Amino acid sequence: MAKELVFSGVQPTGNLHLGNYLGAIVNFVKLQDTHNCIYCVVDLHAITVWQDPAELTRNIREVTAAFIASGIDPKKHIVFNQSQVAEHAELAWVFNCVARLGWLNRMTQFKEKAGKDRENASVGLYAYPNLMAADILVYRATHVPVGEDQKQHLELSRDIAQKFNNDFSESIKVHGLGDKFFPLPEPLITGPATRVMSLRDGSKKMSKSDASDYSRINLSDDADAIAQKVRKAKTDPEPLPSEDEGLKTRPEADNLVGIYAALSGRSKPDVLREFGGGQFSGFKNSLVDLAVEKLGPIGAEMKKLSQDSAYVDEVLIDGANRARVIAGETMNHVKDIVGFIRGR
Ligand code: AQP
Repeated sequence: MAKELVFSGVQPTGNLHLGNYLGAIVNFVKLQDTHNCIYCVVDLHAITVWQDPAELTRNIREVTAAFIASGIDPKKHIVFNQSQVAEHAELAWVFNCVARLGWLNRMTQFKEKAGKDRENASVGLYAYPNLMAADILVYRATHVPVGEDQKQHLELSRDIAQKFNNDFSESIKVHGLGDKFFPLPEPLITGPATRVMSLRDGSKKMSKSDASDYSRINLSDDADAIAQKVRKAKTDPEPLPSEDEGLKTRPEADNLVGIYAALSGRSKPDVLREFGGGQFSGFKNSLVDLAVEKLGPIGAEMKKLSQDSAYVDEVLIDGANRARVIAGETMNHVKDIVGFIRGR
């Protein structure tokens, strides 16, 4: 049985938002108590769509600052940016040769992101899930906390791990590496806000690339911005329902109740017991207070860290040095398994 290890990543593509926080980062923080964790700023993923170089550098530091400000301990666990550990790209190439075109053709995120102009999308955007599988498996990580939108990519990572284990089963045995070299990583999609929706449209997920800044709460927003965005959030004219069931056909209400539940560490039914039957205006006031209370200190700490890029860079370099040791060992095994010749 492989030892449990947690890996996850966030893209440094700007506008880190409440969805990233509640869907992913909050769970990263919790898992530190029970697991060894590796948290990565996935800058190689970011460049699958065009990034302005100076902005990319700023965004790598911003995501790192958000990790630290949210409570991730870079000394006890590993925090680094992906491009500093070349083994991610190296294993991704091997996986490009393991994964099948048919598998990638089914990925909905590529279809959404490439849109109608598919011919003009980068090859990297198409092969993105193979790199994601490499990110996880280069550490032979067993558990991956992510938001709902990443479920399909995680399933692909499992398929790749399984096919590698099958294709090379003889060689894995010959090299004394057990029966199965890679674990099948398990997605951890937990909490009441695994898919936070846009504040302007309850049918669209809250996203960094939405043209409207009013669609999302950014982790760097101050109290005034948070208050304005929550107050302007789309709702319907009915009072809040008293039961969970009543949220089913009301996506905007469901979203705001889910956000409240996640920020307060309560369940949605519990939140509805308090606010059910009331108007949105009162609920929104409470949500503003809660969001400012929870996110305010994170935003303030991020601002402080933005003035100390030397410290943030040190964290990333130290994390990368420690990550490289684990990744290098895996890659050596992979090279032996595949049949490459390498220096010792
Ligand atoms: N709306 C969301 N609700 C819950 N979880 C979410 N995540 C993203 N959006 C939501 C989770 O956040 C983690 C990091 O995401 P990412 O940075 O890798 O990239 P993303 O999913 O591409 O982020 P966006 O905002 O959705 O960017 P664009 O606008 O480019 O599409 C992941 O665990 C993700 O599940």
